[in-house]
Amino acid sequence: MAKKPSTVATRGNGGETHQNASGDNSLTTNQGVVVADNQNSLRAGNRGPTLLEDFVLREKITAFDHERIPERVVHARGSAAHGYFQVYEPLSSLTSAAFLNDPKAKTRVFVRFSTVAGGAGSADTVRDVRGFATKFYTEEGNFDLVGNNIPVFFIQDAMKFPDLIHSVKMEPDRGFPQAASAHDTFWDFVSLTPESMHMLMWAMSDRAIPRSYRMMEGFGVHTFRLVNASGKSTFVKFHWRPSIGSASLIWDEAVKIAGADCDFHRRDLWEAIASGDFPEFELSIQAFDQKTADSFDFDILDPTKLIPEEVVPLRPIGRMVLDRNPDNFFAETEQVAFQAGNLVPGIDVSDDPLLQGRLFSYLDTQLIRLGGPNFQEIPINRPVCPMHNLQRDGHMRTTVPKGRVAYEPNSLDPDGPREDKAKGFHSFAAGLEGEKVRVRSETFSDHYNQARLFWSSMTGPEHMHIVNAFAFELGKVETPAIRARMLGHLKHINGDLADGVAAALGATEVETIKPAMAPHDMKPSPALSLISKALETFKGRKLGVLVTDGVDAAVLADLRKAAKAEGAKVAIIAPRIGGVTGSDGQAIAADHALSSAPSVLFDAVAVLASDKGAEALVNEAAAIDWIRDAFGHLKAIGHVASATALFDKADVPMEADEGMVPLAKGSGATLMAAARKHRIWAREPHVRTPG
Ligand code: HDE
Repeated sequence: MAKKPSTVATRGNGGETHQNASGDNSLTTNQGVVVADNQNSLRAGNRGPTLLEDFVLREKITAFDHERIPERVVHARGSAAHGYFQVYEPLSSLTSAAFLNDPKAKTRVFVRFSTVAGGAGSADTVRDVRGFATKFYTEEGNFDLVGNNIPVFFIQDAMKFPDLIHSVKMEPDRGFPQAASAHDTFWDFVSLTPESMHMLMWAMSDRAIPRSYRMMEGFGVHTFRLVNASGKSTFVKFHWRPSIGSASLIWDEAVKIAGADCDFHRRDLWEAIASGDFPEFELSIQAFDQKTADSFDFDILDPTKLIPEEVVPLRPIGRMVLDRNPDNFFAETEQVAFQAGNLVPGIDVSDDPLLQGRLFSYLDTQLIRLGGPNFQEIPINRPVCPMHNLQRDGHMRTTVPKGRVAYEPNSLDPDGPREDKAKGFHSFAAGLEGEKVRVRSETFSDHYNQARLFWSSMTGPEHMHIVNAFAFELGKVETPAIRARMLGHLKHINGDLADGVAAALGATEVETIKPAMAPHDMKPSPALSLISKALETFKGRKLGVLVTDGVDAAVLADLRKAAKAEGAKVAIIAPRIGGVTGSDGQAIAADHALSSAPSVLFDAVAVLASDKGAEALVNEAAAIDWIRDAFGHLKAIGHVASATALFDKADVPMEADEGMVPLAKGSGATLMAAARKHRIWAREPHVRTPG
């Protein structure tokens, strides 16, 4: 075999190349022995038994048998990307953190997005909270911002986390449902846990069915501290905002995507980055002092509460760009170990009892998941700054420390590692007082006000979706008493909500719930509504175009041009994957066959069937559903007159509303204008009713 020149063996936190030490690409065992035959095991005779001495086979099978590591107990299903973060301007008055003070520095990051409840192989588009975990490889050590796409949480105290998760995961006797909160145990637990009401409103809203990881917000959830060089602390909440706006799915669409492409979000992230369409997020903070904290009628240490941004505005501080897909899913996405307690000088935690519990849990969980205390030596977890200490040994230690000194103080190794008061991490010296107690602070006893705030800040369509989500989930609950208990809570949130859900369920029983604290109304916060602040853009979205033989080539070319100008992608869907021939006689390649690409996979669609093509598809359910679903999911739909037979069969009026756009050459831009709205909300009452 010809020798190839040896290429660089590793690149920072990246993967190994395929060359072995001698620079050729011979397949070897783990001991470096070149394998002569990778097809056949060693046997006694042509048809005889396999020999135990076959060390090549045994090694290969052993490695395979041990390929899986325990999946994360929560957030098992995730997708990740590399990128960088850059601060806009020095934040020296707030924090000493170096990466937040140098606008020129591009701090490398690795971000893992995830669902919470499902296993590693579960579908992407289930109703669930999404994880949004960012590892910043700063020059002062790794800082992990391990957040979610919802700014509050279900529970107030870490003591309840195992209960919450046991209730939402599949039920232990039957092993289902997978990745779904719509079952008795979840609703039993939350209906007995009034502090979860605010988070439930978010979880039943469209926030829990995002369109894409590139189109959702992220939150640090807890109150953190920034600490400046003089030791002054400022409370902060962290917010990520996607540059192309937030967008969500319609529930029916989410359900259908789970079947059509259960990797929908993973594929979307991968393909966007691979095509150079890099996801971007802006990091903002809400910074406030103790006096402001004292002015709120909720406790800033209570993670079931948010601070309305109309009260403490968001201050944008930097931008993150995700510009590289992982080289290897297991080595990076699976082995990355986030830890809420990975802090750098200038960033510190608060006494939020949920956060305090997390500081223990993440390190602990990595020990079982990654097999021992040396997981920080795995490339994806390694800091980019020097690591230098006297910790030694343990499973899978890969560094080789030299010398006889592994203790401190010492006089035998004067150049060895020493503490450094000036550069080192100082915990903020927060004053403490009180007795050792197991209590829930009185200041945590408001359970409904922010659930009410959320409801009052939503638009009409969002209200309907929340009612429908509660009705769907509670409709799956088999125990009537649990449904009645939840309706009792909803009554304290909003009468229309409670009545709407009760009507949709056909329920008559409502349990009387006595609130720990009488609820009151807060001023609505429009920033909580996705629809109120939706960006009018089609950037980063996908137009699905259904074509047949004889498709008008000029109209198609015009659509492609218009989508490109918008920063969007076009996918061609043809009756067969072999493609079609256009009106100009040219072959048009298909990206998908109709049978494998329902319209749920696209943000807007165009139906360009020719007369003959439409005739051929009129008895094809996949084509009729394509149109019907796009209409039901409130999408912009472009159409040519020759496709009329398909629309008639689907019973979709071609001029129903502003989202239905007749296409001729030159009208691609009109379709894009409709598509920028993302959904035609005015259509919804005609296709969907509450419940
Ligand atoms: Fe986590 N969480 N969590 N969590 N969490 C984990 O750590 C835990 C909480 C979050 O992509 C685990 O490495 C406790 C809030 C994300 O790898 C585990 C409590 C928020 C991820 C753990 C919480 C999160 C995790 C499982 C309550 C938003 C995925 C695997 C006290 C602010 C990170 C792992 C990734 C993962 C514990 C609550 C976010 C078991 C005990 C609140 C994004 O350690």
